[in-house]
Amino acid sequence: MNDYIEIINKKLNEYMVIEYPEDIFKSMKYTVTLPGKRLRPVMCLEACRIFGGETDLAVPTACAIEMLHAQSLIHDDLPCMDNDDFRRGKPSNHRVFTEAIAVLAGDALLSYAPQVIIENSKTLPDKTLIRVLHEFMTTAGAFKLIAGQVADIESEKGIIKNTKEETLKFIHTHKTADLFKLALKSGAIIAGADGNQIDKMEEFGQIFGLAFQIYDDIMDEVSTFEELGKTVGKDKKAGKLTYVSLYGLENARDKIIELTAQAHEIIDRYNSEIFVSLLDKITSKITVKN
Ligand code: GRG
Repeated sequence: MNDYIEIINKKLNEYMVIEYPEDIFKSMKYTVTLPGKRLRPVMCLEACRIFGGETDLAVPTACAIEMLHAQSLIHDDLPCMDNDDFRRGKPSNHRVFTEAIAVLAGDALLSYAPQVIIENSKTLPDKTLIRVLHEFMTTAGAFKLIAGQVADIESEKGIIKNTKEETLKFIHTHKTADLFKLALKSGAIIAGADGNQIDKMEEFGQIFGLAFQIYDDIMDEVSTFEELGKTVGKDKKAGKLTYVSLYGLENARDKIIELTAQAHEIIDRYNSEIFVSLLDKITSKITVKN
């Protein structure tokens, strides 16, 4: 995993150029290069590897997915959204560069990410490139990530879809799982995986994403600023609809155990130490913390 992270960090640094007018480029680079866990790009490269692909070919897409993730974090932290002053252990983007620049940096990342894929994937067959770009655009838009964010915002005002349970699943699926699905499916597509294999990655991403978001909800209640790198306890304070607020801490932990067991059923056949260790990280933290 560390080898992948090293490659991704090196390439992200390379892609995040600084030109005139410098503030916008600096703002984009700031959040992208802060030390996040790089889960999504790692999963993209690993999905490519397990289906026999050359991971080098997936690096531009993996980095673009991290840029999209960074964009969602920048916008999520804005005062008009989650209003958080910290991200990845540092002041959030708008606190450093102003709100106007942070909005524009998010917008710029959103269009720069596919630009990076296109400019650096010249050896990929056109059909593969178009499939990856299609997945990317769909995930970044109103049907997926934005749908999740809007449902999240609306749920805080009591606007829900049928039941709270359904609304929560909708939010977690679109706000969180869809980006993991994009990473896994793109890696598989670049490797030339078949339809069934790509579907397996989609299934794994959905289950992993739900488990990861419940883990994130638990951490918001039981973790520390030092560990999370952002303000803790905000969900509870805001009366946010989370797995913990709806089902309680113990049930949230049980759900993670159930989901990670399902994820193992899908992934164990691929002999991936990386996927297993990501699942272990989630379960080990929730079983020791209180
Ligand atoms: C895509 C145009 C467009 C807008 C985005 C703001 C927004 C719409 C979506 C918010 C999505 C969001 C912030 C989801 C939370 C997902 C989550 C648990 C993030 C934390 O991920 P980690 O822990 O973070 O992997 P690091 O910093 O380690 O990368």
